[in-house]
Amino acid sequence: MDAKLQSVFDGVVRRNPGEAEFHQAVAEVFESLAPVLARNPQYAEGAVLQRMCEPERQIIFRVPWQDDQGQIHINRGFRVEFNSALGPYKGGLRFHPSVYLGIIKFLGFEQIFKNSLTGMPIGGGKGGSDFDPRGRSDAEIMRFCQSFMTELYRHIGEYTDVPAGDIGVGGREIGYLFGQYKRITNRHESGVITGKGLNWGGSRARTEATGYGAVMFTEEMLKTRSDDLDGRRVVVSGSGNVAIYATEKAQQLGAKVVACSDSSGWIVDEAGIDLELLKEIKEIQRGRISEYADRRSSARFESEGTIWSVPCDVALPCATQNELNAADAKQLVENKVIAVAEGANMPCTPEAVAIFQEAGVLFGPGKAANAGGVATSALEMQQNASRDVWSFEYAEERLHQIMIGVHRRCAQTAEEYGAPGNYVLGANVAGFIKVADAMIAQGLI
Ligand code: NDP
Ligand code: 2IT
Repeated sequence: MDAKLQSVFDGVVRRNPGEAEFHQAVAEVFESLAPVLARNPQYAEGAVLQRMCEPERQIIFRVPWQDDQGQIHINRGFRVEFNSALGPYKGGLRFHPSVYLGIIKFLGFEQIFKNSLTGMPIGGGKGGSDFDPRGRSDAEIMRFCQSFMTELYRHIGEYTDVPAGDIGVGGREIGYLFGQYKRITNRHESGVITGKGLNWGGSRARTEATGYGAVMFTEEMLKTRSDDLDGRRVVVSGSGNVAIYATEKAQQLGAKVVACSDSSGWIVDEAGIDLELLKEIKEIQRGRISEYADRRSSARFESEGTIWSVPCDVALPCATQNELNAADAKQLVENKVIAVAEGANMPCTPEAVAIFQEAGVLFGPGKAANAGGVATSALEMQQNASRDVWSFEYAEERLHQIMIGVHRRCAQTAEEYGAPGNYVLGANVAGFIKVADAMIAQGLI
């Protein structure tokens, strides 16, 4: 890292001790910025980097709730409102036991640049809780969401901060959260949250958007080498919202998806994933991935080893941060992977990214490749603001055009900065410049 950037980075580490994921996300952006600072002295003069690394506001709150047996639990709630230079804070809520401030800050920081890249008027934020939804009844989930929103409601709003889903937060949770917001405020303020149900303000194609978008981005990367997904072998990690719809779009484009996973292990199905079965197990029954192998003879379940040992042309990590390390990357390169796109946020470690780039593998970083989800959230806000309802085909076409735009912005910026094909640099620099210029134009904020 360049010396000036290193000194700002050291300050960030000192000010935010013990937040390894946040440090990792900041370092990854800073690694790309030396040429930008060299060409634009106003950014250093305006202390733009230092300001960007300090969230505009951080809220931490108690979330008490009662389980079905009457026992009381206390969780911790977070909302980090990171940057509003381009629009209201926008970003999901994650409910997972691993959540702490460092995870929310890494996600919120990434969200600033991702949202900028979409070209939509949205700032960056993220929230969540260390609540573990797994194994909880619908009634418990509802009580938790109601308690969470009883504090969160005063901090959010259509023009202020607009949450959505992330790990552990899907359509069911968004419903309970929105219901409580409406009850407390007496406002049917559709634009306060996205990922809503289709008959009460949700956008068609939002459920599909992140996974579809990641595959659309992959297709754009492949096009630069006159290639496409047709007939390609694909491995997708995870089996949640992003993984399922990445699988669906990859299949629509003629690829064969042969493996997916959850936190207990992975399955390989050489006949190709049966998506209806996967959806039934994961979306309806909220079951485990091992059940897929129990119900399909062409599949086997593994609880040891790694899904990245399955040979493939295209790898789509769609589960969680740092799920693909250097050894996994080496194995994928040995198996002749041609493209990797991050459906999840920061799933590849920095060492893994370096291995892909050195091997000439097309690599799409999360802030570009998974931007389709938040972009379609912005389309949902647009429909809510105009009290309109678009068709699936129209919403999907808008998403497609946005992903083509995200890819073009990354590719052009990488080229402009002398690193053609480096989507990491392209995404970081293009995302950064737009936010930095807006911050300078808006005075000392
Ligand atoms: P879901 O909760 O729907 O699914 C998460 C999947 O990842 C599950 O299969 C889960 O397995 C697995 N997983 C989660 N944590 C771990 C872990 N620590 N170790 C191993 N596996 C794990 O979440 P999403 O699909 O929405 O999110 C997946 C990723 O995509 C996240 O990184 C998220 O930030 C990112 N993302 C999501 C967007 C969205 O619109 N939803 C938009 C952009 C990015 P298990 O059920 O066993 O925990
Ligand atoms: O990481 C992400 O971009 C999301 N979880 C989606 C955020 C959103 O506001 O739709």
